[in-house]
Amino acid sequence: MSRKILLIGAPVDSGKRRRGCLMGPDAYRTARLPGALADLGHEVRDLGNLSPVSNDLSDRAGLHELPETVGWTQAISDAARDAMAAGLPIFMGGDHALSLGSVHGVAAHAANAGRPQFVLWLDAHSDFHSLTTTTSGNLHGTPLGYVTGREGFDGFPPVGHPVPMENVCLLGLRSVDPEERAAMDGTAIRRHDMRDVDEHGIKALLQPFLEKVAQANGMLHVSLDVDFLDPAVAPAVGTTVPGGATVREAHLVMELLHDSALMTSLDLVELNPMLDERGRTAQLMVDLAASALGRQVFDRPTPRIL
Ligand code: HAR
Ligand code: MN
Ligand code: MN
Ligand code: MN
Repeated sequence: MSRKILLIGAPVDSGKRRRGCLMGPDAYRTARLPGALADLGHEVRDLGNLSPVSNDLSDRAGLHELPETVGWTQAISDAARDAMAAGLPIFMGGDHALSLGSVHGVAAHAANAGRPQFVLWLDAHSDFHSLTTTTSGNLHGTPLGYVTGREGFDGFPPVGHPVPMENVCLLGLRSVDPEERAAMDGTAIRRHDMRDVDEHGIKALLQPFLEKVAQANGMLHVSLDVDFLDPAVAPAVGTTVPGGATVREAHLVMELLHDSALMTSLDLVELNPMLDERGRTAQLMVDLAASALGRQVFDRPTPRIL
């Protein structure tokens, strides 16, 4: 199925201390993301890069670059809403603070369309902090807390359409802070660490979630953090954690997403080109996006959930 894909550059670099994610969008362009998707028969438009909306917030003790991150959230949320009305947006990050805005915006669109929003979070980290629980002060560790409606996001745009906990699935976890684990305890968030992946296989974890999205006629936002992957195959990220997904596990997730025909928006986040080796991580992320949009050796009928 040919889709209208909107590429949105969001060079967010304020979500943590180590700089470099601002080069992500151009790395994806250089690694030929637009061409790879056009080769699959899609109509691809690169909308260029966003900038943060300015505001008069002041810095807050213990939080890194709060005003700039709020400015990004507003800009990206607005762009996400507009893009959802026109096609399938791919947000080219930028660090994971990008998703404060992308998920905020797509969830508002889904609510308007009268459909439930679902989120698949592919990440070593749960990113479930609030502004009051983060110990690092790095706001890339907070987007999932924000969009699910956790308290304690003063200064950020209000979350009018929180994503229900039971509509969220995290895959690939291997670094969860005690405050995050406590906050997820007793919620219906689906959370799978790498041990689950080892024991059951990644398809068995993903499939029930996709079935739920399909049954609910939901919209599905996918947030792909580079550190979902093992650092041996994806070194270009500031927060490497050993023991991540293999190249094939990651491709299989993307291929199953394509088969399901359920994905309605995608984030590519945390790529830091300064830390890459001859562009291999950027290239892998482009190849994964291509898998999610239909690249395969032999055609399979879609949509299908097996
Ligand atoms: N939980 C840690 C913190 O809050 C690490 C967060 C790191 N997050 C990312 N994105 N790299 O997943 O600081
Ligand atoms: Mn993340
Ligand atoms: Mn991460
Ligand atoms: Mn490939």
